[in-house]
Amino acid sequence: MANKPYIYVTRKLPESVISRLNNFAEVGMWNREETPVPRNILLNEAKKADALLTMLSEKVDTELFEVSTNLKVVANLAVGFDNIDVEEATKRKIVVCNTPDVLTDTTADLAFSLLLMTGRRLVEAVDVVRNGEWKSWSPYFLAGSDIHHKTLGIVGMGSIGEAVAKRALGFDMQVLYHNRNRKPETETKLGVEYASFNKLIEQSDYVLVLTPLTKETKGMFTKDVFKKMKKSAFFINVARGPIAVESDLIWALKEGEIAGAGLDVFDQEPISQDHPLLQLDNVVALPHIGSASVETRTAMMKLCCDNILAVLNNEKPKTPVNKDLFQKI
Ligand code: 8YV
Repeated sequence: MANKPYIYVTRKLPESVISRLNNFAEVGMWNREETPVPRNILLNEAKKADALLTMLSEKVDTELFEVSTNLKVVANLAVGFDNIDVEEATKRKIVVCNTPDVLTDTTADLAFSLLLMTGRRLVEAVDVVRNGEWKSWSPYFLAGSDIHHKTLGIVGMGSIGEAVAKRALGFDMQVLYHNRNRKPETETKLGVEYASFNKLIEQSDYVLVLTPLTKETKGMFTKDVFKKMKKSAFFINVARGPIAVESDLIWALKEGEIAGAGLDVFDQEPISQDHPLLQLDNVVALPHIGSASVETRTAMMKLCCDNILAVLNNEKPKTPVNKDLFQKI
């Protein structure tokens, strides 16, 4: 028993998914579903942990690595890992894993839904009916913007981008994309067109952000960028809030530099009810639910468990972020 590894899970996850870990290790778990683990408890648990199963809400940084002398793997319940200092983890030979692929279609569904909701003013429309404000008809009553035959610009063409492009092509949209590396196979396979960032910004009717949050993408959308967008265009962000300078986005929405925004992500989450973005009629806001279907969240949890068990058994995990660690083994 004494030699059993210790795994700490930073949120209350269903026993049915996590129980596999019990066969192999001692498992500790923060016992709240909705509240993140306090930092002092996390650090205390990390001291004895061989593995951590973390959420985006946990900062996994040098301070944590300093105290976790047994730590071998951090499995993050997300495809993004901007909460983790991967460089520092790699230096210490700690494997970092994420949950790509299993959430691709679910996140693409949400991204495209948000685009539809924003363009066609669906939230306003639902509110009008619910609030008893549907009193008459007029030619431009709740008239939104078309989706079909419009141009969608995808910033960040990974697997989620490709999945959104497929949905958009089904709606007869033209799809432009911008990515660090051009993807000729994707262009041929899907019929999407590569564009420089400026061309994409200037020509798109819907600009969808799907890039990870990195030093390069932080603050990518500024006043200058919003000014270059069409005044009739919509900004849709399902990636990370800080990719746009939030105050510049608010400015663009208020000044009519863009027509509206569909946002699943924010600088600080959760946002408060009195947040300036929520005072604007041309904003559709969602509470960061890109991957939130029961099937997908369960698959993400399972993948985290697979990854942890693989590393603790000295095997290559399914989805490591710092792949370099395995080339040397
Ligand atoms: C998270 C996300 O999984 O995967 C990501 O990067 O942003 C979401 O799908 C979710 O917020 C739970 O951490």
